[in-house]
Amino acid sequence: MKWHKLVLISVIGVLVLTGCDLTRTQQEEPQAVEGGALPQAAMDIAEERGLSPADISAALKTYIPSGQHDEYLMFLSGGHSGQLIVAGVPSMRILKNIAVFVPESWQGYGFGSWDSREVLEGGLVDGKENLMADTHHPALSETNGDYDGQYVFINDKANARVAVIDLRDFETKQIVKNPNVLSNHGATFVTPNTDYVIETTQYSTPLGWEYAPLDEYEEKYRGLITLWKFDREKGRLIQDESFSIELPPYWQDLCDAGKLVSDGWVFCGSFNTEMATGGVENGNPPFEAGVSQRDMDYLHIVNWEKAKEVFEAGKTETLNDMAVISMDTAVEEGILYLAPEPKSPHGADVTPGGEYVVVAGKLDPHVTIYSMEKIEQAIADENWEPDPFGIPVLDFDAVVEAQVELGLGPLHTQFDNDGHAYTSLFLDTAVAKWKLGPPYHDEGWELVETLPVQYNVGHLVSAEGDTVDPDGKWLVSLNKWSVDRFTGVGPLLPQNEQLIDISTNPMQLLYDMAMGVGEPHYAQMIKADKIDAWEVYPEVGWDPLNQTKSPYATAPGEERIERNGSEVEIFMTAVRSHFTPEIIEVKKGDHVTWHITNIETAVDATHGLQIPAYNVSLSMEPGEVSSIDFVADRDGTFAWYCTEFCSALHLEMMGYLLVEE
Ligand code: K7E
Ligand code: CUA
Repeated sequence: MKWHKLVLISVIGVLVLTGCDLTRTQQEEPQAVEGGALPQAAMDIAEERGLSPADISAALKTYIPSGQHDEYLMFLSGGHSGQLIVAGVPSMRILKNIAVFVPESWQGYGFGSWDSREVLEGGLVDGKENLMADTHHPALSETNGDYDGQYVFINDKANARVAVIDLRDFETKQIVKNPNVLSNHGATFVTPNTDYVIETTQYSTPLGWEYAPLDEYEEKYRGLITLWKFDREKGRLIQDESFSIELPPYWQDLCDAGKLVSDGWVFCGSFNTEMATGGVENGNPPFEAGVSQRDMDYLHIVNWEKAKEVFEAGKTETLNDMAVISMDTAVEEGILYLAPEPKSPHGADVTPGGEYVVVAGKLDPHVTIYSMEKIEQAIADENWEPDPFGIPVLDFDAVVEAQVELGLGPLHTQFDNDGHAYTSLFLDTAVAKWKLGPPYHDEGWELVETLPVQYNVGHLVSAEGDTVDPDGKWLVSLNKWSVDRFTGVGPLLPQNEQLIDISTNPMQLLYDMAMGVGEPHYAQMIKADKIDAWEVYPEVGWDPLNQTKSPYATAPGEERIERNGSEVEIFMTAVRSHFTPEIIEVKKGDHVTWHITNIETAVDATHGLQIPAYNVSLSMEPGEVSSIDFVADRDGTFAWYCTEFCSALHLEMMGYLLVEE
C-alpha cells in the first residue's frame, strides 16, 4: 500500500515538473502534490483494483477529464469497412467513422442524397456500382512537408480508387477511379505541398484491366504509378492534369514521397520481381514461394518532378482518358530507377529531413537505409545495370548508407523529434526504437530498445510522424490480432490499437484500444489545433458538396410543393421539432424531388430523415440542404420521421408520404 502512495505522488510530481500537457488539461491540480499526501480515496481505488505503479502512471497519462479535449487527432484507415476512423490521442476515444467508399446510413451517405450519390458515382467501376472497398493509407494534406489540417486522402486498395475528405466538415467530397488499374496499394501519399496525391498499383494486370493470359505476364502485365493533381481551392483531384508512369510487372508496394533534400522524388518498395504467376495446380511454385525466390527485390525511385515536365511537354500516351508516360520514355528521360532491396520488403519511409529512405524487409531482420545523396551520385555516375525492361538498377553498395538489425519481420517505420526511428516487427510482435545516423546522431544506426506489443503489429504511427517536423510524444501500434486482450465477442475479434508513450526511457505501453471496425492498416496523427473544423455550416442553406450556398435552400415561410404533371418538387424546412410541410400527397408513378433545409444554427442540432421502403436516409447538419429524388413506384402510406433524437418532441417530428394508387 505504501508504494502506491509513493508512486502516485512521484508520477504526478514528474508530470507537473515536466509541464506535461496532461496535467495542464486537468481541471484542478491534484491537491496531493502540495500537501504531500494523496487523497485516501485514490489510494483505495488503486489498491482495490490491484493497479501496479505502471498502471497508475498509464492511467494518468491517458485520462482526459469529461469535457476536455484530446491533444491529437488520429486518422485511421477502416480497412475493408471502406471507412476512415477518427480518434483522439491520448484518450483513444473514437470520434467519428467517416463514410468514404461504402454507404453509411447515420451520415446519410449513399441512401438517396444527391451529394453522396455524386461522390459515390465517381467510384463506379466500369459504370457499375461497387459498394465494397479496402482502405489502407490515409494521407493528411501538407504545406511545406507539414500537415496543414485541410484535407485527408485515402485509397481503396481493392478497386484502385482515391478519395478526398474535407476537414472543414469531415465529409468525403470526391472519389476517383483509376481507369487503368484495378488495385492499388502504394496510396495515398502526398507531395510536400499536396500538388499531387500518389497512387501505385500492387498486383500487376494488363493496363486497362484487359484480358491477357498469364503466360504473357512479362510482355503484357504492368504496374502503374499515378500522380493525381490536387486543386486545393476546388478541393478536387483533376484527372486532366494528372498522369501515370508505366512500371514493370513487379508488385509495387508502399511508397513515400521525398521531402526537403529528396523533394521531387517518390520511393516505392516492390516484391515479386521474380514475376511469378502462381499456379500451384499446374506444378508451379505457389505464389507465396514463387514471389520470394530471389534475395533482392527493387526499390523504385521515381523523379516525379521530371515526370511532370515530360507530361507537360506532351510526351505521353493516352489510355482510357489518362496520360501515361511509357516505361521507355521514363527510362530515357531519367524518371525511373531501381535499387536492390532485401527480400520481400514492405515499408519504405523517408526520414523527416528527407535524407534517407528506410526500407524494411519482411524476410530480413534488418532495415536498410538508402541515402538520397548516394542515389543521386550513383545516377550521375551511371553506376547501374539494366533490368530485363532496360530500367537502370543502381548498385546496392553505392546507394546504401546503413543496415540495422532490429528483429524479425520489420514492416513500417515512423520518426520522433529526437532522431529516433520506430519500426514495427511483425514476427517478433514488438516495436523497435533505433537511432538514426548523421545528421541526427553522430553515432547512430543502432537499436535502442524493443517493446513487446499485443499482437502482430502492422503499421505504427507517431505524432506528426510523416512530416518534416515530428512531435515525438505518442506512438500507436496498429496490431492485427488482439487474441486475449479483450472480453470475448465471438470468433471475429477486434484489432488492438496500442498507445505507447515515447517521451520516456524506456517506452511505456499505456492503453489497449479495441477497434471493432474494419482493419486499420495505417494512420496519421495530427495536432488537433491544426484543424479548424466548422461547428455548423457557415450559412443556412448550405450545399456541403460544393461548399457554397445551395440553389435549393429554403427559408422559413417559403416552404412549398410544386406540381407539374407527374413532377412533384418539395421545398421543406426542418427545425426542432417540425418539418414543413408535413403531408406529401402524390400519385403512384410521380417523380418526386425533395429538398430539405435544416434551418438550425445551434451546434449539434442535426436532423435526419428516413423513409421506409424507399431506402432513403439523410442527415442534415445545422444549415445543410439535402436533396433526393425518386419515383413513387410503391403506393401506400409511408410515415417518415426524423432519425436524430433532436428534442423532447423528436418522436413527433415526422410526416406522411401518401402515394395514391
Ligand atoms: Cu502494411 Cu496496406 Cu500499409 Cu496493411 S499495409 S499493415
Ligand atoms: Cu429532428 Cu428528431
